[in-house]
Amino acid sequence: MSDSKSAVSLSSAACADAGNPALEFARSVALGLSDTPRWIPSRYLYDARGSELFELICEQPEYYLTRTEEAILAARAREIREITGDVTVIELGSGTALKTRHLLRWYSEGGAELSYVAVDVSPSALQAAQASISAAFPPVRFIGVEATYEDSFSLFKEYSPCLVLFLGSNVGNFNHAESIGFWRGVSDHLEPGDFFLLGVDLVKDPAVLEAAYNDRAGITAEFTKNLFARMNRELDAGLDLGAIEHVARYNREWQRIETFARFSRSQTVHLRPLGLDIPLRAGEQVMVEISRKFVIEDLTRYLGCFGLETRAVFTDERRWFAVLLLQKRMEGR
Ligand code: AVI
Repeated sequence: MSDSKSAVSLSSAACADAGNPALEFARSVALGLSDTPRWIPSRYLYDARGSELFELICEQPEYYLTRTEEAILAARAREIREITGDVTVIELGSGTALKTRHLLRWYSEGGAELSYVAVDVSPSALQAAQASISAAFPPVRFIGVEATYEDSFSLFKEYSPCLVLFLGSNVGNFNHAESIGFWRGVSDHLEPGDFFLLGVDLVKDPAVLEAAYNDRAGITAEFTKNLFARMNRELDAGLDLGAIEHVARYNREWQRIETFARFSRSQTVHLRPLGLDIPLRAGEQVMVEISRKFVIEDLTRYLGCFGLETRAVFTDERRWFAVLLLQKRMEGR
């Protein structure tokens, strides 16, 4: 059963660029490319082609994250339900919700009534999620919400008691400032006693990490290059894609994979919507993504600062990935 054929759309205060995505994209690129070091916000990696490439990345033998997290969820879903009891399940960045099935199976077990609220910016991902969840679990009430993470925080109170899912180590793509903003928002909007299930990739041998972001089939490289192909498509940027190389390396000090596009020849980025040209020298690198890796003890301490208590930690045998069950601290504790 579904609430509506099309997803509900949430958005925050009117944004001057909201009606003109090309202008918004051009402004973001101009800001990042004018900075030192140069960067482009990683959210622009995910146009339709980028999302397709990301699905393919998840299937690569070197990219262990998705399958490791899925195995943890499959093995521990029952325990997770036992701890939380019956709740509405809200998923931030649900995508096609493939891994979520393991949880929904237990949450709807024995005919329990369950609402599943899938939040994503992509209407096509929400449609795919709805089709697969409705086929696999007909009694589950599917509610699709087209929104960014931040715009969906108001749903937490509306659906309390709830379990919010944030899987796939998506939190690793936030820098420290974004992370603080995110956890503040989450904590401010959860009711005391509500739950949050977080999937994170852990610090490990740099060779394993670097292999995961430099797959042999070259899919991650294509994912990086697609950002510039997108700039050509949407901004008429005029870039020579043959002169762009994917570089992903582990920064031990910052405990993160840093992904760059390296320009082997000098080029000029044309940002037509702004009438602006930005020259790049041969050898220059533009950062397109960070993927932070975590140490469980440090992370639980950090989350505690936001009023989120760790109720359980589930990992795989190699301790490569972790799923943390958090609970918003009860008042007065
Ligand atoms: C979505 N996110 C958690 C992925 C990651 O591992 O940082 C995105 C990705 N980029 C390259 N490979 C995967």
